[in-house]
Amino acid sequence: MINRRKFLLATMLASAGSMLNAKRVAGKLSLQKEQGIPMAISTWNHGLPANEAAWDIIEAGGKAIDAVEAGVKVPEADPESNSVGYGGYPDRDGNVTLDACIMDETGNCGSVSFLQHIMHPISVARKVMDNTPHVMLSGDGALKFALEQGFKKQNLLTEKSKEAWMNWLKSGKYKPVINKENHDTIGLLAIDKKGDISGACTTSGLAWKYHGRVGDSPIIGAGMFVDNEVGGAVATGMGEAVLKTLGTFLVVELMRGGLSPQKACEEAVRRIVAKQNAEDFQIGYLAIDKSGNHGAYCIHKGFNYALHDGTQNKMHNASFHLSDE
Ligand code: SD4
Repeated sequence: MINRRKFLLATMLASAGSMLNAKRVAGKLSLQKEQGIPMAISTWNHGLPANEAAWDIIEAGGKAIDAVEAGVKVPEADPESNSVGYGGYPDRDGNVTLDACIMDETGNCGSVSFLQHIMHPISVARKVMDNTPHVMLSGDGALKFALEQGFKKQNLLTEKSKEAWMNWLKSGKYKPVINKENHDTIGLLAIDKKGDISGACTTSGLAWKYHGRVGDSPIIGAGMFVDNEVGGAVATGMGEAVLKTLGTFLVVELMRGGLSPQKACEEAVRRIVAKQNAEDFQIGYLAIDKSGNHGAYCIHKGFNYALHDGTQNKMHNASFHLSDE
């Protein structure tokens, strides 16, 4: 009797086990299928060439972390891009100061803030991630590290940006202008063929800022955040508002809680608008989840983004919160 009971129990357990196993295998397969959606998404018009550079790496089977770095280096080196790297507008004292961060699928990250004279702050951030036990280096220390790593010291203030600064000096008034005052930080998120997510964000920050000001862009969880189990997010716009809400960490956590990338971006914008007077500044969020779904949302009309979905690389307009425009 006891033997029979034991036998029945063992059979039941075995079949439950194999059902569970089958479920697990099926789950894994569907996850693999869902995750095999390579893509690149990035902020503003300079996102198009940035996505192209990122895509070259993804298409060749490269890693998302290499793709995002290569992608954002394009606007960093472009003198026409007034808010990133070379040609970026300076602070109120005429210095171009740069913020950047990068994060990979394992949760490793690197960042530089208030860095001067280096064309590719994103690559210095990558070196901080790869070659030091730290996450962030700042100011003179970041510059010293960059030079030690073989980066060259360069003058990043172009004649055009210098002229714009001298024009600003005539009034010397600091007032952000929505979407116009070079809210053109590049933030780029990518999923590679393995389904791994990485992100990068780089900027010269707000034009005419106080010397020494650091924005959201180099702060992991403010300007950019990735969790390979869930998704990633990047921010653009008035960094102070993003810093006060740790915006991209919030977006990713909202997705972890079940919101779609779109709904998560909307909620993160709502948190800002609920507490701050957002009349005079812009914030834009981009987010992706593990399955390659994306979301984009901003406060004021005018934020656009580039999406490379594997077949085409195209600009899209984000939906916006203040609908009276
Ligand atoms: C900053 N968030 O330094 C950056 C600026 C920006 O598009 O995003 N410009 O506050």
